[in-house]
Amino acid sequence: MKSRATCPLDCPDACSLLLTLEGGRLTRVEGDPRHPITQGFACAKTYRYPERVRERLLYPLRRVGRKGEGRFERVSWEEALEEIAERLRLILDAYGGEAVLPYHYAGTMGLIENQHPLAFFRAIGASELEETICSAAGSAAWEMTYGPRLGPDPEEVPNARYILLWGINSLTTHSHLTPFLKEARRQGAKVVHLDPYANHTSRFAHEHLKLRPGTDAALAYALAHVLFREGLVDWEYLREAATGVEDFQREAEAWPPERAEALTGVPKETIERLAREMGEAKRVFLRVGYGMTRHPGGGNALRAVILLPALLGAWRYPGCGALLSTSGAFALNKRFLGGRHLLEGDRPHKGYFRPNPRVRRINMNQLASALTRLMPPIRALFVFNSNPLVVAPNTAGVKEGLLREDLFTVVLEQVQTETALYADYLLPATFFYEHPDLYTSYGHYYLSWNEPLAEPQGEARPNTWVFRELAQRLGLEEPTLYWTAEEVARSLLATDHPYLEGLTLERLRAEGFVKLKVPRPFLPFQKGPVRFSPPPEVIPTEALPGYPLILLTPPAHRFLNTTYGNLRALVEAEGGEPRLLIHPQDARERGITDGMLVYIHSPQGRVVRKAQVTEAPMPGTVVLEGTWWEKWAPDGKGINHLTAETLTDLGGGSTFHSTPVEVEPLRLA
Ligand SMILES: Nc1nc2c(c(=O)[nH]1)N[C@H]1C(S)=C(S)[C@@H](COP(=O)(O)OP(=O)(O)OC[C@H]3O[C@@H](n4cnc5c(=O)[nH]c(N)nc54)[C@H](O)[C@@H]3O)O[C@H]1N2
Ligand SMILES: Nc1nc2c(c(=O)[nH]1)N[C@H]1C(S)=C(S)[C@@H](COP(=O)(O)OP(=O)(O)OC[C@H]3O[C@@H](n4cnc5c(=O)[nH]c(N)nc54)[C@H](O)[C@@H]3O)O[C@H]1N2
Ligand SMILES: [Mo]
Repeated sequence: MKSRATCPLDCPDACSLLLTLEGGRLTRVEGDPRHPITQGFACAKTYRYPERVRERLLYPLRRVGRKGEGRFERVSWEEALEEIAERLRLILDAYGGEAVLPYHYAGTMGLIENQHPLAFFRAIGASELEETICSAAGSAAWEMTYGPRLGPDPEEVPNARYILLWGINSLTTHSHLTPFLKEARRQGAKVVHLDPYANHTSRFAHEHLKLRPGTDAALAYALAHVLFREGLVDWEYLREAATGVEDFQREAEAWPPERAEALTGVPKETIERLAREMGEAKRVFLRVGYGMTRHPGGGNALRAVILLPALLGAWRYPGCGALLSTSGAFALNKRFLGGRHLLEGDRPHKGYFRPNPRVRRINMNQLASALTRLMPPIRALFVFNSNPLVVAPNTAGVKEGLLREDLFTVVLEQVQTETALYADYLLPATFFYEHPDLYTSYGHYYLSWNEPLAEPQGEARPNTWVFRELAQRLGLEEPTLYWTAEEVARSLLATDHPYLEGLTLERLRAEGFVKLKVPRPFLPFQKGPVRFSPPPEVIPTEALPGYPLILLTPPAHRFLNTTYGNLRALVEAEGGEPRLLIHPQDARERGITDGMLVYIHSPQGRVVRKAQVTEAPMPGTVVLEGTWWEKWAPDGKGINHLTAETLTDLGGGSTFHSTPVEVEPLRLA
């Protein structure tokens, strides 16, 4: 028999899957034909989920070897929880809550297992982790420009006549948008991809424009320049819906296409033609990804780009406008989720350990600094839903921190990641079909609920169970800590927002997924507000003396961040090892030939990779797809040995695609 569950992974698609379970074991995963977005197909990686499960952790483990060595002994939950609670009590007594740091991201997107564990940390006044590694710059830029993160309904995208896929490899990272793009294309829409390197999405598009990384704002201004000059701007829309257009227009006047060509590498004739085509089509659907935001000027770049559909009045038409994320439509009541209310001002609290609304905040992109330099030091680290050793910038710094003998590290995981090797306690987590949870999406408008379909295998437990047990052992009295998943879900659904009208837990249980009550057609910014002011700044990504190339590290087709990166079949399908894509011109200048091992140096560190000489990237740009597990690299070093903790202009985001590097052949002595 097949049972339905939502895919928990960090991807806009939030697919509905049909699972085959035999005796509680997952044997098969398929796409749900009933779900209007999933449309019956799962992606290349999700079919392999049963292989992930075979690699799972089953029992609590305690370290017996050195940190990083990965030698553990099995212990009982009782022993593990008692000892963790005891260590925590000592640390809290001696140093206070701020000595504790939770590190977590989106291993599961389920709101309950993703967010509710934070209630424990907030109740003890732990340092607060700012969740900035992915969407922070984009969100800040969007909010500054439009407010809530809403966009056209993907189901209405076939109405678009001109499609820009800008800074996104959507065929890889938002693959369930593709059927809607195909339908639009069939109805005559032109598809243009804007990205510094050619990938699956470029091959799907009618046209691919390569631009230099971190120069999107200049290109956007030049397009706007032509639109203003040629009278292709929808002034009626702007008068009704926008503010600050004059300031923006003044900036755009300073960016004639020839000036933009010099910075972006896009020929001025192409800029003029593109502007005319969009201007005449009007019904423009712009899908922007986070790619352009992972740069020092990323927030401003995104703002400049998402203003283009507003200039054309595209928001008036179904399926048109700009889409970064749909998450703003899920207007759930999050006040008690993860004990957020504990951060709201001074409230009386019973008990010995206390919340602290003015607690210090740590940007997750700066984990390396937080573990090695921050004073007073972090003394206990809890990692869950994340693999920071591989995904966070400055891996050498992260490792140095994780190696500290005076750092007590607890990792909750499904599999033995490279982060897990540094744990003092490694605790087995459940999979998405073993615990209840509520799922939103950032690529469509369906809310969904997973009912547990099997008993946890071995001694795996949900994250929330672990923190409830610890809360009890510390004598914490905050009631939300002890809420069941159902109670958390009911609290989330307690809202009178019109999009959530009639959306009850009972209904979600019965139907699995339910579309939000968004209007049809969905025209969220038909009447604005669009804020053109302050006009976006052009902050190009710069190479450095001695590091003349820019390294991009975007997602791989068959991994989901580092999830699936341990499965041999998928590793083989991705080429067996991470490769550096380098343009023939850059390769020739350095004496590099295809298949050669090369050093990649950045100001941060050095790694060894095999070079693949290809015209995919534009000259001056090198690309390494995927945050591969360290073990597959020729030198056993992950790509984030090269990246820095530098933050974006807006939102404190990550800058993974802006690393200045030099590449040279590895000469064996
Ligand atoms: N298969 C697969 N799917 C995924 C993921 C995965 O790892 N694998 N990860 C998921 C997650 S967590 C996320 S956040 C999303 C991310 O999905 P995307 O938004 O697609 O990925 P990004 O890393 O943001 O990069 C997107 C593209 O931007 C390009 N880019 C880099 N710098 C610039 C620039 O300055 N300007 C422009 N115009 N383009 C630039 C990159 O070359 C890349 O092709 O995907 C999700 N989906
Ligand atoms: N160089 C470079 N670095 C990047 C990026 C890049 O493009 N380039 N992308 C960045 C982006 S966009 C993101 S979002 C981050 C992603 O970083 P992470 O969110 O850390 O993503 P994953 O590497 O997939 O690790 C998630 C882990 O959570 C575990 N997990 C899944 N479900 C559960 C659960 O229910 N409980 C527990 N305890 N664990 C669970 C999985 O087994 C997995 O090991 O990486 C960032 N790092
Ligand atoms: Mo992400």
